[in-house]
Amino acid sequence: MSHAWGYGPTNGPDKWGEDCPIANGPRQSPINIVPNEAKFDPTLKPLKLRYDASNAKGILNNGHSFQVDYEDDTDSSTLTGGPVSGTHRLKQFHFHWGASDDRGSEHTVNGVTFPCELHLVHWNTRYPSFGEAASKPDGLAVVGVFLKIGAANPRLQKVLDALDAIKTKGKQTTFSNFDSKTLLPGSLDYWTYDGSLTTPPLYESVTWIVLKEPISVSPAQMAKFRGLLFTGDGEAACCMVDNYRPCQALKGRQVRASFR
Ligand code: 1SD
Ligand code: ZN
Repeated sequence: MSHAWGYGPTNGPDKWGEDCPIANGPRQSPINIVPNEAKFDPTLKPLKLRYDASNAKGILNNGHSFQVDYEDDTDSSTLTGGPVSGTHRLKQFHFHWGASDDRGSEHTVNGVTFPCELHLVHWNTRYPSFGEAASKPDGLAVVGVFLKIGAANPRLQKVLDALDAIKTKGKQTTFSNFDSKTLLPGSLDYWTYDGSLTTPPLYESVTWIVLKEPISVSPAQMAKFRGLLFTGDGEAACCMVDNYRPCQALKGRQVRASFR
């Protein structure tokens, strides 16, 4: 792959291994979660997410997705408990979605895909920065939340309303006073396994925490995601859709469940 990675036929997931040999490594993500093969682990702790809305700082079209960035110079927005030890700071959240409602999530459950998946990215403060943590085996904890078609989700609306201002690659704007906790479902029951970033450089540094309960999104709200562009100003417009990596081989890993 002699050009930048993406999700197209010439630079998509099938080609990422050319630049990132770890694409075929032992702990790649996403995976298909088979609930009947997940092992209930009574030693898993409840997940604690403490987020401070005033840490939200901006929203960016990064050419692969859009992300809401958080100030991460103090421990004011953190993940503790769950399958990880120590403190993990919220860095950003972003989404992956399909061109239509029948696909788009990265993880699947019993082979079932959802139209969209939210990722809340946290880094382990045993390392000095996100950048250092991102390549370490215990560096990142990402919470995955499925979105399923249903009623319009009012808690997503502030994020969706910001997308008009960041339509093209590289655009960003301020985004403040947003509590990402409002995006979470009622139950924090989860599956967890050792995996990787789902985008290049595909580092095997992520403890995945995938929530069992989806949140809702309406068809009109999903259409709003698809109005973003992969491309920059002045380039031939290409809609930001199907920005998900397909499921990867489990390679002997055990998925654990926090619930029976
Ligand atoms: O796709 C994201 C990527 O944008 C970046 O946030 C990375 C963390 O550095 O994580 C991946 S993902 O694995 O959370 N999809
Ligand atoms: Zn992601």
